[in-house]
Amino acid sequence: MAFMVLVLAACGREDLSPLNPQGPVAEEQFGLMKLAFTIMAFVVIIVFAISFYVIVRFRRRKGDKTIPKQVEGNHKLEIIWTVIPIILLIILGVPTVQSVFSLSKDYSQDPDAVKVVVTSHQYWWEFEYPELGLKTAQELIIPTGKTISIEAKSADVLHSFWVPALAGKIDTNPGSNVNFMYFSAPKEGVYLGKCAELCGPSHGLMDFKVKAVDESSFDRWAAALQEPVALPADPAIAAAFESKCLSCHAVGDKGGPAYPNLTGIGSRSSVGGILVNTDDPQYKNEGSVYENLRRWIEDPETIKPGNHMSDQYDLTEQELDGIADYLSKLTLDYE
Ligand code: HEC
Ligand SMILES: [Cu+2]
Repeated sequence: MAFMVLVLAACGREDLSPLNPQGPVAEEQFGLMKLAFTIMAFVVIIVFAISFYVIVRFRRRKGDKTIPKQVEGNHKLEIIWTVIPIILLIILGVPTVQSVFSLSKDYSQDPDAVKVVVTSHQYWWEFEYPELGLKTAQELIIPTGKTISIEAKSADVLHSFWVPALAGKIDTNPGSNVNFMYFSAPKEGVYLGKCAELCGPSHGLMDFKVKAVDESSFDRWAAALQEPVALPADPAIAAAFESKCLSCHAVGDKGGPAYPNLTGIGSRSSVGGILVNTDDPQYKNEGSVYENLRRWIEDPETIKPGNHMSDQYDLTEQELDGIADYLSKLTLDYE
């Protein structure tokens, strides 16, 4: 049982743990966890101590055949074990209810907050900045210190948006139901996010990242994302990319907006949210951004079963190489 708990709790993933808060919202939630844990530990220790004492002190001794004195009801004890839990629940309940209200504060009309519309899809995340007229996917770029006001919804089934280091989960619901939340990241860094609601065969692969950068980098990123983007220089590759990929995807000012926006894909830290771009041998199955793009485009189905890009096109080897090379160089210079 203990082993199962450790394994199923994905123990040891520091970067995916609410026990390592990196922002004020997560810190407040961690505070509640600590309070609840302290109270529970206090109750467990006292109850176990009394139980052990009673088991040892009043055990049946050798040769003792007498029936112990039968007791029924004790006013004093009953009051004590009713009042103490009520007091403990009040100690836990008051700050919890306070946090429930303060954490559900709506920043969507706050002019200082950065507004982001999060739309979940099987199996990717879309991030739209309505005030800036921008859309991106898989990597949510935010300025440090600012409050990020999230409006969360789903394009298909129920998912849940979760960045453990920054804030608790919020469900993304189908239909017109929109959920609000907010968080902020005082420190620059990359914070891992996960879908926290079983949504299909690739649910466990529905990773994303929140990348907090300083405000001027954020402004440069937002400006760079709006620059026009040139098609591949080789006309054959450009034609293949336009007809086979831009029917769904957008780059810069070109293409369709309904699927992950690929502008700046060469600067992202992963492909499809799950293939980490790295040459670090610690990540045995990963590769450079080019290798990961090539792997993904060649066969997205083995990487994310059931995704909606699989089997939608045919590419020759040259087209595959050319498009992967083109996308790997589609970078955004902002840091
Ligand atoms: C039918 C629409 C469709 C077509 C056509 C299509 N894709 Fe995709 N693409 C998707 C979807 C949907 C995803 C998200 C998959 C997921 O993560 O579940 C995606 C994801 C990607 C990603 C990962 C994006 C990210 O944010 O990490 C890349 C790269 C990509 N596609 C490249 C291509 C290329 C290159 C082509 C042309 C050869 C292409 N796609 C054709 C729908 C399409
Ligand atoms: Cu999911």
